[in-house]
Amino acid sequence: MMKKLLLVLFLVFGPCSLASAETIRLSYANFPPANTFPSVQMERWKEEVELRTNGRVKIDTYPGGSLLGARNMFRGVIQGQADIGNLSMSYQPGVFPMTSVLELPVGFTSAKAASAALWDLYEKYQPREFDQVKVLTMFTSAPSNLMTRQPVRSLDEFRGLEIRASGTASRILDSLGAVSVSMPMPETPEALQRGMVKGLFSSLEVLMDFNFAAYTPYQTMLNSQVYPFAVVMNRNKWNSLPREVQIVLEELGREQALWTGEYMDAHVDKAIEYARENYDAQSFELTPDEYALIEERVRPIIDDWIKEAERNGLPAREILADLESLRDYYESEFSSP
Ligand code: 3IO
Repeated sequence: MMKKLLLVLFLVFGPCSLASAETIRLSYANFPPANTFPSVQMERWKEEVELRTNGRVKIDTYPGGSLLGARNMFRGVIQGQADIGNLSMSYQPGVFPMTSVLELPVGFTSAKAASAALWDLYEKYQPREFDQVKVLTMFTSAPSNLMTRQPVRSLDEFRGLEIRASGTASRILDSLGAVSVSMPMPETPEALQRGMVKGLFSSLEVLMDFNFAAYTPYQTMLNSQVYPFAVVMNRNKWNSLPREVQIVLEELGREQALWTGEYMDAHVDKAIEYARENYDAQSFELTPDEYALIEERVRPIIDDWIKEAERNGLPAREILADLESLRDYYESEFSSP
């Protein structure tokens, strides 16, 4: 009698509990190649998630635009073509009126400080621009510098040069007298090889990761804006996850932002070494007067961001003030002794 009851119980409830312990597979799309920092952080996140869920969650990663590319990442995740995707805010100007504040040249010197500031601002303001998805983490590139075919030792030598960038970074180039050419990073190798652009404006680790040092052995140090990124998940997929899994992912959000920033900063140093050793790379600084002139020239870009954010109903001045105090706080917290 007892045995029969157990058998009935098992037949009725057994399959349910087995089903709920089934492996959850999630696809994660990324636009740049596997060896570049957005994809390196993706693999680290995958490992941590699989470890912390005891293998209950498996992440299938798709680097190099093999599932979604730079231009359709956000839409693709919203529509469910990938469960998770990593996007660069600068590729869709106007779509991220709040978090695009990180694209402004406010003087970060490290990706770790900028990534921490971005995450805190996102958490505080919970901007509507990400309402259609679940944000898993955010991070930024290291500050942008100029990488060129020919030496740029002054703003004068910069005039009229076609330089690849994206989003606000392109506006910064134009304000300094260059000719910006906007395109996502994965399209840049071909543009450089064909001579469509004479250089690019981004963080210096690409000298090594895309081997751009072979085309642009000259660097001009501007320590300008950073490029912000968001890792987002399809909303319905998020809602379908067991609460315990959601908690693991939420606990990883800030930690992953800091990990990525730290990885990025160390990687920039390695890439500068690599470019020097293999391509005789040379870097230039401008004069203090020219740096002061640059600050003056980019000021209208900050003012325009304020106007645009206010048009979108955001407390723009408060956001910018918060960004500046977070910058000061994290820049000193993370500065090397
Ligand atoms: C970037 C984007 C993809 C791969 C490596 C990268 N390093 C810096 C960036 C930021 C950038 O220039 C961009 O286009 O998002």
